[in-house]
Amino acid sequence: MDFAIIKITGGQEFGISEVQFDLIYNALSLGLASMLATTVFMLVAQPRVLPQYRLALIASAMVTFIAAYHYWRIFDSFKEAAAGTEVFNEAYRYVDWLLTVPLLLVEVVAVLSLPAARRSSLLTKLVPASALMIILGYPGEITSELGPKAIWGFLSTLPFVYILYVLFVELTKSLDGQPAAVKATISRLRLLLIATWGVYPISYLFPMIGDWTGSEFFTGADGFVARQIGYTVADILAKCLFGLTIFKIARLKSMEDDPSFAKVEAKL
Ligand code: RET
Repeated sequence: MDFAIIKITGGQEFGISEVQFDLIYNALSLGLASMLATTVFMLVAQPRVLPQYRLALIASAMVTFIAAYHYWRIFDSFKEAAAGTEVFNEAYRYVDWLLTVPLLLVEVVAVLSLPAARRSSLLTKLVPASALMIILGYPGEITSELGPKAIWGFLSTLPFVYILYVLFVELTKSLDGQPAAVKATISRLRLLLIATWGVYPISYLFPMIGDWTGSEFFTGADGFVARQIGYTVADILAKCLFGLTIFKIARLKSMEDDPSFAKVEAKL
């Protein structure tokens, strides 16, 4: 016996059990709490880094603020859908990503404190590519048909690979002459980025796994639940954990840049 029937954007319909309802409900609640807490942290932690790193923290606070708003809307939409009064709106996530992914890239570039020309040349490549990645993913997200899902997924992967190329190849070229510690920090940050961003395309694939392999798991409602939880976990890692790592880097660089700041901070 299904606990609720969830209708989602694009016309699909899933009967979910009470356990599945609770899993999504609690994951969304955890997501909302994490976004709110990280926003407060990033704003009150501003004086703990030097002014040249504060834009990175502001960008991070904007990311989690925008996400908190969307989690609240997703939460509401999910409750309404379970009550049978609304269609579960999958667009909230994509609108959220459309705004937050470019901001996350701004955050990365801001914390590196690169020369201005280098910074804007990186962002003019990264920001349009990230928007294209999200826009191309949406039609595939809302269709139930395997073919179009695979095609849009593939198209969206092209700008995704381009972003990784820019971050790994182009950025590396501009690091010549930078101190070894900065190089090491940047490569760690990139690894964290690839590990957290990689969870999104994997979650996108969840509902397709059952169809491909013929296994029962991940088909229908299971695929829907796995994807919702996957995206929520990915969001907490890519926005909150990533933001806190950016804060840590900004703080270490602040101490290296200004010994008197380091001395004062060491006493706190
Ligand atoms: C989609 C569609 C399938 C192919 C690929 C995708 C990539 C999504 C990514 C999203 C990142 C979102 C972030 C949000 C944080 O605020 C659209 C799922 C490659 C990488 C970092």
